[in-house]
Amino acid sequence: MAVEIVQTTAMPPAIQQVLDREFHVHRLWEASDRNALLKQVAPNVRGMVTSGGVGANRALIEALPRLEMISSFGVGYDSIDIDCAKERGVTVTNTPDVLTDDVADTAMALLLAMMRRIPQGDQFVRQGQWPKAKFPLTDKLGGKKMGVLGLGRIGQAIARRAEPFNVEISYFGPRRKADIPWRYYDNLVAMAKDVDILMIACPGGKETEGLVNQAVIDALGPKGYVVNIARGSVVVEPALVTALVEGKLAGAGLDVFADEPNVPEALWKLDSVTLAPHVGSATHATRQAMGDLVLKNILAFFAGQPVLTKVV
Ligand code: 8YV
Repeated sequence: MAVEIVQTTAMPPAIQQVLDREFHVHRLWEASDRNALLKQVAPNVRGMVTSGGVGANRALIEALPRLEMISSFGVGYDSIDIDCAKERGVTVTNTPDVLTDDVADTAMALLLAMMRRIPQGDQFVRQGQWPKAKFPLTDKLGGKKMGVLGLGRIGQAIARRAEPFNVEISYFGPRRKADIPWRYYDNLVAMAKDVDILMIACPGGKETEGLVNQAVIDALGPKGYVVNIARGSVVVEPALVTALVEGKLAGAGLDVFADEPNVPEALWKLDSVTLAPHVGSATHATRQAMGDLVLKNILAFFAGQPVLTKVV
């Protein structure tokens, strides 16, 4: 008999096909009464497929007394209650590495789009403004200093991309990394004072919540830029919005927000801001690769083999 799993959100079609073939899938996101479905299937459910966006909170994990493993689509697992999973002995897997290039590309795209006003230039041409007016000059990337908050896999991939643009790299994180050529700061405000661009690339969750606060924003100052491809929770969003509205920051390139998909309307009108709907990993190839890893992990687990990318 097929192992019963709950799935909290849709997966790419090719991935869904395999899940449906290999497992007895209970589709929570399609249920008209989610709690009723959960209650009905809970006694038999041994696995879960979820995403970084939807996650699995304590209530969901505790509702499934026979749960053994959670295979999550996404590298970030801040939306999964890892403490609860540990207590319950539930294995959790994520999808690192396969999305690193795309997320780093998105970070660079947002940085350039914001500094060079690429979306505004596109609108300027499409709206027939070019024959009538001159597009305003913008800011130069080359020669700027970028401080990376969180020099993990993605942070390093961004730094490696930024270097050939003649951007000087430094980083802040919980510890200095071995074999890294870039300057390390153990103080985020000190780094923010010294750089032009704060590139946020750290994990979300309690440890990084609100790290980019008023003091960091003030240290960056009116010539400073922020790019966030990590999690909205890392930034005190109201402070960031106010600084942008009041011109106390030069701009922001944002792929992630505190309450997705709701983006503060104050940002919609600002020319200094480039917004994206959390698309860092959203290419066909990468979403397929992430889905493949979700499958490999859950198939390995229920075949009694080691999972590939274990969180706990
Ligand atoms: C996904 C992400 O969009 O990997 C992550 O942590 O934020 C993105 O790649 C997300 O996990 C899907 O919900």
